[in-house]
Amino acid sequence: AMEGYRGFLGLLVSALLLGFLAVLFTLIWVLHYRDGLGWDGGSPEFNWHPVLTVTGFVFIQGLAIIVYRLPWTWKCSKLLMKSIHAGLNAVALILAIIALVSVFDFHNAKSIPNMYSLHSWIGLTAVILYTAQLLLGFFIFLLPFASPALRAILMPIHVYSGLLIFGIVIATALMGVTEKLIFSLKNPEYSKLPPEAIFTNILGVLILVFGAIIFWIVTRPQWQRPKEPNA
Ligand code: ASC
Repeated sequence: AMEGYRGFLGLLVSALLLGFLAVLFTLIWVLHYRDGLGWDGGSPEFNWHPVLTVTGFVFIQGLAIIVYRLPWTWKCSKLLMKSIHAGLNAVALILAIIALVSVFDFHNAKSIPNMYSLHSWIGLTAVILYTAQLLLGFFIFLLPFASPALRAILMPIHVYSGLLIFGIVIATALMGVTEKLIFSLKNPEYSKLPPEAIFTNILGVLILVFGAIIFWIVTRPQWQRPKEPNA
């Protein structure tokens, strides 16, 4: 069962490092290149949007996806691991919702139109799907009421929709970075590739590679938590 454990640890450390770097780059972006953080209806309020989405929706969701793969948790109860999986996803959802509030509040304070960009369409869809996924997961797999037969039917759908939503979130983050740079970089503009543009393009690459490693880890059959005898 511990087959390929060394490869697992290397990838886990890489994922943690990339995810941490993505959060750090986002903080440096808004604190150093942009107007910092605040809750004032201005750009410091908007800046919570990338910070909270990258922290919650990208990094914490990525960790939630792979918690069952950590070999040292395999002797912990399944219920504990499900609670950690659900808890991390709930934290990620709360951060994503605060991130949405910050951007709507900023738009309304500045009379900027809402929900016209592709980033906003796909991003709001992701939050709605994530909420449905969390509620269904909670009632079907965490609470003890659903039958093993129903769980067995719904588990492949839960896994598929979870990974689909994670992929959608990564794509949405990349669109968000791109549109923010196009909106904000003036003089020199984005096409002149100023230091902020290079720095933030690298942030996008970090987010994508983080997602790629999480996807690899979670799709290795040999790294799955061993099934309980009667589960
Ligand atoms: C659960 C659980 C599993 C799966 C399985 C359905 O709730 O603990 O291992 O669903 O029963 O495939």
